[in-house]
Amino acid sequence: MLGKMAASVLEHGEDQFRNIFRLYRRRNPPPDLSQVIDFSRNVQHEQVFATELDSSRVHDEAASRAGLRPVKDWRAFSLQTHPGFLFISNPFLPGSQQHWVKQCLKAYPQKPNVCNLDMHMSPAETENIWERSVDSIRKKEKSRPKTLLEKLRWVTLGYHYNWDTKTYSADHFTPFPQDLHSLSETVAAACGFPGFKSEAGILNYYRSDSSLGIHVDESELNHTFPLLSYSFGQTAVFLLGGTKRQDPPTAMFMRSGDIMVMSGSSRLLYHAVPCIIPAPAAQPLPPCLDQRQEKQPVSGGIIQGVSEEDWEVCSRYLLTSRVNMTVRQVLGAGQTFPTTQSAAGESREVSESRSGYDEESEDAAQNAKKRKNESGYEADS
Ligand SMILES: O=C(O)CCC(=O)C(=O)O
Ligand SMILES: [Mn+2]
Repeated sequence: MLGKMAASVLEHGEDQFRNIFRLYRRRNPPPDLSQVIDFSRNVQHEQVFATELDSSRVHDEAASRAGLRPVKDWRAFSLQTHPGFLFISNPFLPGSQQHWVKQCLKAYPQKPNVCNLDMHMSPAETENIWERSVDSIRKKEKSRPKTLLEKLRWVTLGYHYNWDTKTYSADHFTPFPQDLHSLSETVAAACGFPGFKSEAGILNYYRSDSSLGIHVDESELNHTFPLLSYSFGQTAVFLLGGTKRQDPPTAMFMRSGDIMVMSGSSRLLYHAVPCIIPAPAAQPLPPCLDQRQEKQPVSGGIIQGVSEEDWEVCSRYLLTSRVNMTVRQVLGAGQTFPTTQSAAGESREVSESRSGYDEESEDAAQNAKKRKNESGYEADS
């Protein structure tokens, strides 16, 4: 039977997104990265323009409390071709990225949050992922079994995304982390979205050979608020496409500390992460991650210092990993979940393979198998 995506491609033309995704995912020979937009450099690209954010939206003290530089110092960019898309090149204050890395590795995988390892292990076994992994990670052994932390692929927060039905529901909710909400509320306000409510989070953990399939994030019930995405650790290539798979995507590097905002008409565009770029031998960790906090934390600030001991584990993990946090508002103001929800999800058909970090497949059975295998720790040894 022809999959929905294949049928659509036959009807409308070639799946350009998939062709380009495959080019960047190729390992041998490695892809040509010369067309990938690099916002960390002086960008000279016909599609890119610098965007001045209104710095009066967020006071410098509020930015500092969230571990961010004053908004007037942020380097923000837009794309002519993708209105509503905003790229903020590492606005974090020195030392504050470490807090988020530690939260993603040590705090957020803890119960009651949900992670891929829960699909195949008992709650007792997925308790204390950090504690069960640190000794092995600290040791410099060349070959050893993968730790649970290295098998972690995703964690969900707040309204926990259901990968099977592609829905959120009122009855599967746990409190959203306050620190990540404060950061997201501040970033959203700076981008012109005051009152943003962080209601669901999907954290993605990429190893050097991981990718994230082509998908649209449309399961949230309200799309007027932006989707925020934060990157830490190794650099990824991010592909931003159009509303159709036939639209060729734009490629850009996402480096440690970069923030991406998908709002307005870019909120529902196809996107994917085809590859993680191997770190240069001379600089295995991005220098911005090595910085320690310059000043004493401001009062009421959310950034906690990370101990040398914890950072040793985090930095070792990041030598071969990228961590990404996405934060979403699920419901509009005053909106509630419908009492009976259909298992819709439409064009998110490819995103389920996210839990497996593999390229999209149009075949549902194959997808289900992938998800089952790759969200499980045993398949990834
Ligand atoms: O890792 C990324 O940069 C993208 C993540 C993403 O698209 C998602 O979680 O929906
Ligand atoms: Mn996404």
